[in-house]
Amino acid sequence: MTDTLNGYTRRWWKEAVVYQIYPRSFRDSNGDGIGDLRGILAQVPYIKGLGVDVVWLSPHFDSPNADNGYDIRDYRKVMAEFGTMSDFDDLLGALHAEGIRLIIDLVVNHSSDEHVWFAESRKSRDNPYRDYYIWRPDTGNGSPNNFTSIFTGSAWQKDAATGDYYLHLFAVKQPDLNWDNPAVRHEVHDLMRFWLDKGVDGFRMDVIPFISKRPGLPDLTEAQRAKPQFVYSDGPKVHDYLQEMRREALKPYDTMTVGEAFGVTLDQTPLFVDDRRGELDMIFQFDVVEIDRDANGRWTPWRLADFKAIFSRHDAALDAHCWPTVFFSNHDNPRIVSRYGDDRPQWRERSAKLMATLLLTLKGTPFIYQGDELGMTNYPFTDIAQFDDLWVKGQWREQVDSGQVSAADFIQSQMKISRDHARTPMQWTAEPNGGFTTGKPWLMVNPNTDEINAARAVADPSSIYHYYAALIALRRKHPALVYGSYQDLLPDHAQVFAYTRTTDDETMLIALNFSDEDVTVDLPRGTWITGNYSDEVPALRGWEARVYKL
Ligand code: TEU
Ligand code: CA
Repeated sequence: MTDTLNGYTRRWWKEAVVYQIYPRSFRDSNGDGIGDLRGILAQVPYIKGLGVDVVWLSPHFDSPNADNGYDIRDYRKVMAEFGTMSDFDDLLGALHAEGIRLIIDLVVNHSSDEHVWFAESRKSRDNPYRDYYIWRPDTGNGSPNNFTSIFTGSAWQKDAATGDYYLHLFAVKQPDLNWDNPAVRHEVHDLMRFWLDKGVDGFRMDVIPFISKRPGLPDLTEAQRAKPQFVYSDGPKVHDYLQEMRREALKPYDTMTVGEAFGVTLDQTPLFVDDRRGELDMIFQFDVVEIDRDANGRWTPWRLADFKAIFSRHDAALDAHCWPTVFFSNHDNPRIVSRYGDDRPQWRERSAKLMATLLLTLKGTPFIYQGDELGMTNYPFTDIAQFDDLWVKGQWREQVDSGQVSAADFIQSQMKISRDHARTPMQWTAEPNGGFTTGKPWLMVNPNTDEINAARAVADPSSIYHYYAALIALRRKHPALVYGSYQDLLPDHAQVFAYTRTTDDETMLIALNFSDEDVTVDLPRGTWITGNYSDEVPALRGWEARVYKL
C-alpha cells in the first residue's frame, strides 16, 4: 500500500462508506414504539451485509426531544428510550467486532435548555454558569437584535428569572452555547474525550460553523435575513476553535470528523478541511440538497445541468489537500428516490439504483441514509396532524395561521421538502408497522411497507439493497472510484450524467440516464462492469445506470 494515490494521501475515512442511523426510527426492541440501541444491535448483520465501513449514529444522548435528540440534556448519558450505557458499549463492541467503525453526533452549538449548565445559567446574572450561554439585557426595545431562528421566529427568548434574553439560533429549547468562554470549550473537549476513550471513532458535528458569533452581534441586513445561515456560519473565531479542538481533544486518537457546514460557501470550504490546517477532515456542503429550493427556501423544480455543475465546481475548488463528502439525503431531507429519482412503481427501483451508482462513484466519502438502500419513498402526508417535526409546526404557525399560505399549499410543499419523510420508521417486513415495532410507532410507517421492506430486499438478489452492496464492493476493488480524477463528459446534456474517474492505472466511466426515455449519447464504452439493467443495448434506457472500465 503506497501512501498516496493520484496525489491524495490515503486515509481510511477517504476509502470508507458511511451508513447513517437515526436511532428513533431504526428498530424498536421492546415494543414502546421508539427505536433503540438493542434494536440496532440486532441488525448489525444487516448493516454488515451492506458492506459499509462506518456507522454514524444520530444523537443517542439524554434529551427531552424537542428536536429529536438534537437538544442534549446530558452529554455523558444515553437517552433512556434508547437504552443504557451498557447497551451502547455492546453496540460499539459488536460493530468493532465486524470491523465497522462508529462515529457519533456532536451537538455543541447549543444544548437543551434542560441541561444543568442552562438550568444554572438562567438563575441569576452572577451565576458561575451565566457565561456558558449568550445573554443580553432587555433594553425595552424588544429583542436585542433582529436575528431569526433557523426554525422560524426570533432567535431571542426573554427568560423570566432575570428578565434577560438568551440567544437560540434553533428552537427556544436549544440555547446557543457561548464558545467565546474558554470554560465552555474545555467542557466540550472533555466530553469528546469521554466518548473517544470509550472507543468511538469520530464525530459528525452538528452546525459546527455556527459556534463563533460575530462580536457585538450586529443586525442582519435585509438581504441576509432570507438566508441567515451565511452570517451565522461566518464568525471570526470558528477556525481558531476548530484548531484548538483538534489539538486538545482529537489529536491522540485515530478519528474521522465531518462537520455539518450549513451556511458555508464553496470558497470557504478549504478553510475547514484543508489537511494542513488541522481542523476537520470533511464537511457536508449544502449545494446539492438546496438544488430544489428557491431564495426563500421553498421547493422549486431542479435541472440536471445545474446539478452536475455542482460537482465540477466543487472538484475545481478543492485541491488534493481537501476531501469531499457525497450525500443526497439524511434525517433532514426527503427520500432520495422521491427527490432525485422517480418513485412511481415502474421506475422506483431503477432510479434508486441509479442514485446508488452516483453516490458510490463520485469523488468523496459517500454517506448512505438508512432506508435509502431499500428505495424507501416519501410519506404520503395529507394533514398537518401527521407531522412531528417542530420546524414544520413552526412554519405552519408562521405561514398558515397567519393566513399567508393555504393549508392545501402548505401540505403540498411539505410533500416535497419535509424532514419527516426521512424519519418514518425503517421498513423491515410486510408485517404491521413494517416490523419496526410490536407497539404503536412514534411516527407512522409508510403504507408501502408491504412492498418495500428489508426482508424482501435481503431475500432478492436483484434488490436495491444488494445493488448497494455490489457497488460498495466495486468501489473497494477500483481505487479510481475513490481517488480517481473526476471529469464530466456531458456537462450540458439535459438527461444524461456521464463522467470518468481516472488514475494512472485505470479509467472508469459512469453513464446515468436521469429520465424515463431512451437516450442515445456518444460515449466511449470499454468493458461493461455493472449497471441496473442486465444486458447492454446501444441506447441508455429509462433511468439506466452503467459502469464501464475503459
Ligand atoms: O441541522 C441544521 C440545519 O439547519 C438543518 O435543519 C437545515 O436547516 C436543513 O437541513 C436545511 O435543509 C442540524 C441537524 O441535522 C438537525 O436535525 C437539527 O434540527 C439542527 O441541526 C439543530 O440541531
Ligand atoms: Ca424501544
